[in-house]
Amino acid sequence: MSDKRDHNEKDEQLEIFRVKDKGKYLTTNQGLKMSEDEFSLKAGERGPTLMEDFHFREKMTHFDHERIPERVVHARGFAAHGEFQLYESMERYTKAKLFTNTSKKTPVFVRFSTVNGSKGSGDTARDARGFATKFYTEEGNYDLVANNIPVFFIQDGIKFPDVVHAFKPEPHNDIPQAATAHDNFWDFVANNQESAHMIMWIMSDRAIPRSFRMMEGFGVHTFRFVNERREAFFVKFHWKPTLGTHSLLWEESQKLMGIDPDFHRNDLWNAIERGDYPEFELGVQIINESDEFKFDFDILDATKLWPEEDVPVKLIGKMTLNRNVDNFFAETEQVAFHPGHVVPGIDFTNDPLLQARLFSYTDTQLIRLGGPNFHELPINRPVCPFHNNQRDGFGRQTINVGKVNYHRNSLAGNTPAPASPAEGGYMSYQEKVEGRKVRARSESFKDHFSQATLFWNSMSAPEKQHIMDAFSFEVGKVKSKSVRQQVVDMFANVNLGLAQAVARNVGVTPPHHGGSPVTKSSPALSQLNTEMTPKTRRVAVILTEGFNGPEVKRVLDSWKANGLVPVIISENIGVVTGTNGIKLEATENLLTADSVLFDAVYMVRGSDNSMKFNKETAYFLDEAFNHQKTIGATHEGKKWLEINQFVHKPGVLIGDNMDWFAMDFMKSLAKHRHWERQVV
Ligand code: HDE
Repeated sequence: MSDKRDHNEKDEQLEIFRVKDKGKYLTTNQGLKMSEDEFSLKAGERGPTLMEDFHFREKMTHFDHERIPERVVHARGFAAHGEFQLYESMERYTKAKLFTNTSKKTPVFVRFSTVNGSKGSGDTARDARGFATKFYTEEGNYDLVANNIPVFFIQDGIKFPDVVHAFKPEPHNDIPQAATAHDNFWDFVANNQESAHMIMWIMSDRAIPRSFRMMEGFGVHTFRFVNERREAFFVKFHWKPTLGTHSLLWEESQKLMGIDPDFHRNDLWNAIERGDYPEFELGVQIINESDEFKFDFDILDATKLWPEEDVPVKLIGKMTLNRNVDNFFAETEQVAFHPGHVVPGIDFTNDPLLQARLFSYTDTQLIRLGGPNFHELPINRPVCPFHNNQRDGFGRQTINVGKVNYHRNSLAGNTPAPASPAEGGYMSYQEKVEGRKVRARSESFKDHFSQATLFWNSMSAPEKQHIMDAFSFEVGKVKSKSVRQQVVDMFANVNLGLAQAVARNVGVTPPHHGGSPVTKSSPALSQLNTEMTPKTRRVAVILTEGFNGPEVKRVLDSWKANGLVPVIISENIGVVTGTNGIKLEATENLLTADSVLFDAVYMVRGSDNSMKFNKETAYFLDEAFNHQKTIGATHEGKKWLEINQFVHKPGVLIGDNMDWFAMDFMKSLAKHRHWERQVV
């Protein structure tokens, strides 16, 4: 638990529910102190346990009921508290106080998640990431339940159970876990071609983020802003991480699932504990109502994005995550998000995917959290008062005083009373709607490939290569040759070269027809055009006894002052002594540390070099080099790079002047990877 607490109204509310058990007597749930907690009550020391042992029964019963169902999607998640501050009032577009009051810091709770895997699956699976934010506003809770990918697999929510069934483990044997590389998923894709655009994102580096702190968030749907004058605007929401958007390599992701399945959890938790608070700027794209039909796609179609070059993203505020949870279950697991939790000034559109979500989230909480009172759980309570005539149900905590529990009434002066819009009452936007009742898809939703090609066109060469590799891996795992063929035939509509290359890799006939007339690209979609900074990056510093104390310390001090996170690795965990008696604490050895846990390597070494150490460092370096990471060496470490023939390669630095070395290393690390080293 971080001691650098923010004291906002949500934190104060949670404090009422916090219980500190340390230093207290052990009691039953009835408050009875117990004199013994190790032995059940028996008829004789070797005799049977007695039915009357209420303490045993209570302890065991509670344990037996400890689990609740995991979320049907987004089961594996990790969350943190923080706050949101607005840069400038958006009153021209919305009356939401959260987006008009620049002096207010709104408390937030954010849960990041993978979508597919179970609660215990690995963090770095290829998948979309959930990015759900609860704003505890003075007008009630507002939930922005977003993903790190701006589009979705399907256009109509009625197909959600189908896509989820298809991507989850296959039902007959529950294999594979947290992976889409199987027949059912790709059969779904080929037979539901509206998924094409989302699949391009899932096959891209976006689906294997380096960190929750380094991924974008997107509200996906088109929402509505409504201002005081009841004028409405279409709006899309974006979160932009101030550290830029960066990814792992697929090989790293796979290894991390064994070496540190909690890689993203550890990364977020440790950053917050260190005081490196993750920051995300909130952006909005706004389209006037009168411009609804001016685009070559339907703005209600959730498989389409609004290219940022056409509709600029205006950054309107910043969210800072500054406090870890006290209790995973009470906060992260019990938090209940819902896109329908809105405040005055924010409304919905007729996006058929959004409409389905507005039903699903409450429905799923009812089974997951065991009844209709989940809004009373501490993490879900709004920080403003709430009053209505809802009563009773499992786990009800509120003691509603008084006998009137209906509306309209005279006995309580007709209260709780509805508020007018002027008094802050929510009034739905009065959109004019007409039409026949039909089960149909609008013609304007029928282009499934243009934006998939736009995405492909916007990728840099290494990003394109990664997409090709990802398709080849995923479709290569599909046993049905017919499905493999259907998939490559489908993606020929996105890019013929891509489909042909994948076809060759997965052993099916390369398509000869296809291709796309779309030549447009959107530079904002490439991660190579993102913020580049070495801040908060982990550097493996490999040194042994007798290292050059003063010089190495100078390098490390400079890095720490610039926000890097050097981690000392040596032959053994513990204190390592360099020249001039300078001591550094090695927190890792080469058994506990692995290159995939780091962003860069600094080879120092020292006078002491065992054969085992030499072999392990060679492997470490080789892997970091193949993963295109910055590698630097000074002192005895230099020779080591020469032996491994890494010198004169991009992103490999040999330092004589320590100050220059420290600076150059940071510049090199800021590039994230040295793609020139990629072997194609
Ligand atoms: Fe969700 N989604 N979703 N979803 N979703 C859930 O609600 C659903 C969609 C998203 O950290 C569930 O509480 C439907 C898009 C996040 O607790 C469930 C449809 C986006 C989270 C549900 C979608 C999301 C969920 C499961 C299509 C990005 C995790 C547990 C119509 C904008 C929230 C729960 C958390 C969770 C339904 C599509 C984001 C079943 C029916 C698009 C981040 O209600």
